[in-house]
Amino acid sequence: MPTLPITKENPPTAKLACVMVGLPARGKTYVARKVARYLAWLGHHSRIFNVGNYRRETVGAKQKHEFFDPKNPKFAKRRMEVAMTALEDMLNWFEHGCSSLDIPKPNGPQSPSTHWPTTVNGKNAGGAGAGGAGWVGIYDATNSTKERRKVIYDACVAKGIQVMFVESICDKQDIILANVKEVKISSPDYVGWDPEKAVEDFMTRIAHYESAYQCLGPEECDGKIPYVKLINVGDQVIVNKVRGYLQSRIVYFLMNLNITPRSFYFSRHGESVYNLQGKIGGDSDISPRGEAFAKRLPGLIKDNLGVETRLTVWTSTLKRTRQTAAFMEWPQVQWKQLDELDSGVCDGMTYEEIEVRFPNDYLERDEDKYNYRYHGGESYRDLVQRLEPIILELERHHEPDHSIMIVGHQAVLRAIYAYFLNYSLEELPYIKIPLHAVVKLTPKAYGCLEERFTVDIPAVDTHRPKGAASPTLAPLRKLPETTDQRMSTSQLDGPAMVAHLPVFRSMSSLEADRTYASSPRPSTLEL
Ligand code: ADP
Ligand code: FDP
Ligand code: F6P
Repeated sequence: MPTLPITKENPPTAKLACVMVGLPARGKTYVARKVARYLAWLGHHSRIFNVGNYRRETVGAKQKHEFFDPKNPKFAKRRMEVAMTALEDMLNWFEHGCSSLDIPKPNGPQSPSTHWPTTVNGKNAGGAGAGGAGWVGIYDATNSTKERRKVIYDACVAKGIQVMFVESICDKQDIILANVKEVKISSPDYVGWDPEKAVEDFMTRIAHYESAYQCLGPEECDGKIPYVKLINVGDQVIVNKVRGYLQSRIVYFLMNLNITPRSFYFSRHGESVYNLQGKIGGDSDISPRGEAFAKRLPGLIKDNLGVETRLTVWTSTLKRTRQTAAFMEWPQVQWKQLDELDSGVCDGMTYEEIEVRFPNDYLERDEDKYNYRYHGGESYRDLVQRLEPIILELERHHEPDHSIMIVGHQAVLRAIYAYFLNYSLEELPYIKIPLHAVVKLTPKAYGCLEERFTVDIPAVDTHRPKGAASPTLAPLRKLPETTDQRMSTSQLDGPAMVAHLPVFRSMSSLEADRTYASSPRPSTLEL
């Protein structure tokens, strides 16, 4: 493979194939999607190659358990062919930045539902971690034999691609059965099936795989393979020969994952004096209406708590979030990481002042808001890096009866919200998170449930759409007449806000695998 010279415009990037290993219903796809989203949110290129989807497309979805019996040579050959097609596609993606998933299907999604760019004007924007953006292909299949793993390993290594295996082992029958019922029997494989029959068929499918399954071992692939084994959903984690920035980040992320059902609450601070004046940044007090919201916030939360009996409130170190949380009796933690996007030399100005004093910057920000960095301040890309510990802390959180409530800022909450709801980096800086509303997010296996609650205390609209005049020139947002009600989409009318009574934001499995698309060809190599 040709190696591009490493220059400032073309920083070194790593190419890593993350190869999933495990029996069916061990959370491989779940883990693959979490890792892909996390990496994409951090600005890396990531894409999932799910062999199940290739199988459904080429052989058909409705295969009974016999199809997965390793003792049946005809079907075993067919499965191997499908696996090789997916592998080839992944290798093509590493080489050319696209794969057969990019070809529109007559009845399939026509383009990736979200796109996570890491290039600015054709140049790598950097900032995605040590040495710039990496390319991570996630090869999602059972890969249950040493022979299959060796084929994948050799094919990747021959193309200069690092390989790390991620094995999920789980012997807790209750978890496996719950997984089968939660996600497997609602897959396209079982459309129209009686649920009980579908569970039975899937359990027999698992038994077929079990009959030939070989756990990963350090001796495989000439004893050189990096791998991580997640045993019983992270009760135990075994790490072998992991090296480099991307691999270590992924392992650390995996160590923080858990599947305990839980919800998080987010709210912006109450309206601030700066919000009223149309000024950005600063450390102003909340306005009288902001204070009225702060007083109503504890009741609003209490009324909408689910199973949670305990809550910890996280604020930034800035006055407006602390003042908003002042009436909440729950324990509070201040995080410097939660401080609002640093607007550098523009801190304390209105958008109009910025337009007059820094006209080029004003336009540049509109052109590429995600990557634009204020002089002496931050970009959204910088902010995302700063918020990574917050995301890991939220992922690590595993007490269903104890929730976290973040009282934050517009840009900060956009970044956190985009992570959980899988918004693209282009959409992220424009997500509409209104003042005086609480968002409750409940992560689910393949998506996230969203609810919103509000009170009838008006606030200015600080959302400035791309290319628009200052938001404070817009009339005040009219809120519902009645108190303490859930918002609907029409009341919020944000660009990407979905906020009907509980909204489940998910992706079809094919879309999910296309979600993390990136187009430019990756440069070579190594971190
Ligand atoms: P697979 O791809 O292995 O067939 P899935 O990812 O489709 O399995 O299974 C999803 C389910 O697995 C979810 O309900 C999720 O809660 C659960 N899960 C996630 N991580 C793990 C894990 N490490 N071990 C077991 N189950 C898990
Ligand atoms: P998935 O759960 O992702 O649908 O059931 C296991 C399965 O994946 C099959 O659908 C798929 O055909 C198979 O794994 C792919 O893995 P192998 O090639 O290792 O069999
Ligand atoms: O206006 C409120 C505010 O939190 C500012 O402090 C901050 O600079 C701004 O929002 C971030 O929003 P945007 O990135 O849309 O300018």
